[in-house]
Amino acid sequence: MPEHLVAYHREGEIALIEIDNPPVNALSAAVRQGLAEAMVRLAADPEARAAVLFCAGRTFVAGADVSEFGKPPVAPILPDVITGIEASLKPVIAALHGTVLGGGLEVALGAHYRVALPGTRLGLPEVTLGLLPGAGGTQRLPRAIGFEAAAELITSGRQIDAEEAERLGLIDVLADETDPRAAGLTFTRGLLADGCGPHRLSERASPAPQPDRVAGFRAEVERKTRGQVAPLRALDTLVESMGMSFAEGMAHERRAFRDLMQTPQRAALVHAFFAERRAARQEDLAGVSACQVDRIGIVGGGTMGQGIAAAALIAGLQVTLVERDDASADRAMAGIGKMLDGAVKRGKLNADTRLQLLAQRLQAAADYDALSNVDLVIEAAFEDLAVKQEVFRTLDRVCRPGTVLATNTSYLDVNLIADATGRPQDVIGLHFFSPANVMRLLEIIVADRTPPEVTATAFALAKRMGKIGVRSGVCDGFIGNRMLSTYRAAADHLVLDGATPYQVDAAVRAFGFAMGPYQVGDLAGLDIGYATRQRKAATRDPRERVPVFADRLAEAGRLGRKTGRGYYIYDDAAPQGRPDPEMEAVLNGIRRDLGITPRSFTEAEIQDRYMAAMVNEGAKILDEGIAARASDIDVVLLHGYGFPRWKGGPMHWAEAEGLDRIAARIQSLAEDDPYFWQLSPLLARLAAEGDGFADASKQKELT
Ligand code: 3H9
Repeated sequence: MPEHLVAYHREGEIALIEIDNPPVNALSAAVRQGLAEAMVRLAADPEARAAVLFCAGRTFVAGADVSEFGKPPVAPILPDVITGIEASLKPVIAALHGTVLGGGLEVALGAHYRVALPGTRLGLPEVTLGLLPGAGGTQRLPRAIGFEAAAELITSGRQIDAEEAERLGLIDVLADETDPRAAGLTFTRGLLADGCGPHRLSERASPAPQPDRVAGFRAEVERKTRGQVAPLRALDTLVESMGMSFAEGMAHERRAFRDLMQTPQRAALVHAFFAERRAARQEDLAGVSACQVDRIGIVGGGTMGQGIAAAALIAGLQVTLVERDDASADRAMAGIGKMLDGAVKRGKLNADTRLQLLAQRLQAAADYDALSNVDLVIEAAFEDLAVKQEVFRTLDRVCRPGTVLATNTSYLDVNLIADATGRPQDVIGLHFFSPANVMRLLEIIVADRTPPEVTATAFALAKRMGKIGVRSGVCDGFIGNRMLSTYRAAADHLVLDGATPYQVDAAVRAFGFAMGPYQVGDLAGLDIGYATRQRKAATRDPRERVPVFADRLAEAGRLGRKTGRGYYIYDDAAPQGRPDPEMEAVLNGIRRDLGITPRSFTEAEIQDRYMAAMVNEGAKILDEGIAARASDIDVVLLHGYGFPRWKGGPMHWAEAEGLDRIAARIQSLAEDDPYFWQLSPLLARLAAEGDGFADASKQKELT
């Protein structure tokens, strides 16, 4: 037995089977082997009357080992190991703590009893990885908690707390202990005293789903998980197998699991899972200490400043917010209060803590001197270089030496902002996404003179605030907004050449984004893009194509949702927006003025250009070292721009599509517009050599 991963001991007549496979006790091949051998040993141990199965470290088993996915399966496979546990003639008690997920919960369901410590979270998150539970979860969970509750948990991947698990009958006891081993022993002693034997879920009859409810539930799952294959396949597998014997149901589950394992969606979702975790790994920061941050300052109490404040308060930080006058400070306080209300409603905070945070941890002032004692300041003022430089000059004056000075700029040059201070080595960019109390992405912009300690501090803050920090170098728009400007421009060119904004939006939604670029534009306000275009007009390259139609809308006061009209019309009949019947005529007028003969585009052509522009810009960003890894770019687009997770992000998607095909497409588009469609040299090289972005990222990490 791999002793170091699965240990077998005995305490009196109770065997103790302990899994110790840090960090999350994933069920690697060696752990499966160890568990199988432990069960053989239990059967042969004349002294043992029962066994407690528990885990060392911070959690019970958090699932199958995701890094094994896509490789040939190694025996013993998990369903067989769990069958072995369930078949034991001596009762097996799973003692749960931490996060009991996926294969971990399936192991627990194979045990005969389940005891959980307070704070335990349980779930079958396989659909979030493009799979369904593949080790009996679709069969044992409905037998434990009923069809509907099981179907909801399996198709959503939702995690539940120990209290809900107890209510559902998923666990037998919610123990009042802090150690799983002790909780398991206490429960098992009682069990033996009462003379209880094994209770096998596989021996229960399968619950019958109600056909009329299934149809409605299926429609709901389809709507909520649009574009994804796993949730519906999971539901269908559940429904189909409920009329079967347990063994037939297991075989049915296995077939569906194997099918899903082969899908591009599974590969994309597993890529996203590891990409998110890789983003936090910064090899050059190994051993670098982050500065202690307990008190943060925020300059600017608009929506962004409020969102950052709310997120920081929830993370346990002391927040001082500075606004230009008392009335604005009061407004910001009220806004933060509302955001915390939302957190209470979403169950992220309890009402008492909310009151406590507002009363004791938040302070709003109209005077920068309030920031004299904070550890880190985030400037969230108006997006204008002169305004931000002025703020930083003031911060330089009032903040104590060593305070990290962060700007929340979304486009501007962080080096120029740092230059406004006498301490550029304290300056970094922290680009939050709106609403900052909800969105998980945080671009960490490392400027020319930002030292490793300050970068490490930013990553530590991201982690503490529950954000995914992604490192970016300095350029116009950093990773995300730079890519956005490019694919937005590709969309504008499509509209100039003959597509309607509605066709573009529909094609982008059909690709999997929640919204198209013109819906997003209406939401953000068309005045923002207009102002940027005006600012850049004087220095614009004459070959750049300008979205004249967007300027016309803004000049006519059609600024999007806030004015009831933008690309779409928003009224009582269509609060989410409806196409403007006059748009086509307006566009044709503009095309005539520009001498463009409109042509039609298919949905596939629109998606092709949109994605080619995105990938090409991503390749340039990688090549220039603005992003260190292609997977970091994927994380930014997934978490900040609504890229469909089941496609893994633009760089992963591009590799799956074939870089050579995308490069060839860009070259052919360049024949008509060589200025816009300049092929990234990196993309050209990788396409020619048959390499992927991951290879380019690895090389960068090595150099
Ligand atoms: C499954 O079980 C299929 C079965 O139905 C059928 C099989 C036949 N495998 O997230 P963290 C690593 S599907 C391998 O930063 P946290 C992770 O990469 C699986 N590695 O910590 C990271 O490594 P590194 C169903 C894993 O405290 C380190 O552990 N299960 C796995 O914020 C720490 O992770 C899931 O989907 C894994 N399963 O969160 C659960 N899990 O340090 C997936 C983690 O090198 N896991 N790692 O970057 C999670 O949701 C979170 O990791 C967890 C901890 C909540 C457990």
